[in-house]
Amino acid sequence: MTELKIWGRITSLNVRKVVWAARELGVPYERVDAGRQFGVVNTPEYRRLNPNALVPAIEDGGFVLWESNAILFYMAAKRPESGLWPSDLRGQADVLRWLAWESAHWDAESIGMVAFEKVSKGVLGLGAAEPAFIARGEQNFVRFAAVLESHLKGRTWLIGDRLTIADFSIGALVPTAERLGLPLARFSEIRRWYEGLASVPAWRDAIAARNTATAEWFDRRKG
Ligand SMILES: N[C@@H](CCC(=O)N[C@@H](CS)C(=O)NCC(=O)O)C(=O)O
Repeated sequence: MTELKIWGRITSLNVRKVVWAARELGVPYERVDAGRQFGVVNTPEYRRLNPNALVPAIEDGGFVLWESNAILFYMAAKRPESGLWPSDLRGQADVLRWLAWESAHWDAESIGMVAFEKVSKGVLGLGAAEPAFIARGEQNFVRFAAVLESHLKGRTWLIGDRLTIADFSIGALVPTAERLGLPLARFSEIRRWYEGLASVPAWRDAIAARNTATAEWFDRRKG
């Protein structure tokens, strides 16, 4: 029996974080499509799992959790031998700092803001994109990417020589930033670090699954 159930479409970067973690940790899982064209998120049943009506959410042996970074923590900390959640206090604080930065700035104030205006609003029928929000998101991207760029100098991964859930949380937004035309090219340390992440097999698999799902979706819209 599969114990872990992941709710959410694979085209969501926040769902991909969780799918990546399950693959990297070797945890069997069942993923159920929800969000965007699949609906589900506004049903009373789903809202009991995640009252935000957003993906992802997980169910693990009766335990329900939403917020992708909290889910990453839960999955990695449950398997301390993986090292994806450090065992020392300072390492933990460092990872937590980057997870908070990802939610507050890298996602909500920059890449997520531009993606919502340019893509999600259209798909969800939420009205026209607001140029002022796109401009703000683009400015914020340059500001926060500079912080990440300077931090990565001399480091293989975000907290040094150890790959952790922080790398996957922040890295999940890089392909989206690329697709949105945000100026990643000028940040050579980010590109170098992301290439390392993109070579991790579980990461490659999660991206490949996303690309297949997106291609199928476009085909259906054309057909
Ligand atoms: N902070 C939340 C963000 C969740 C979120 O915004 N999810 C998006 C997809 S990335 C969503 O559910 N969008 C609506 C939809 O897909 O219908 C998390 O990290 O889990």
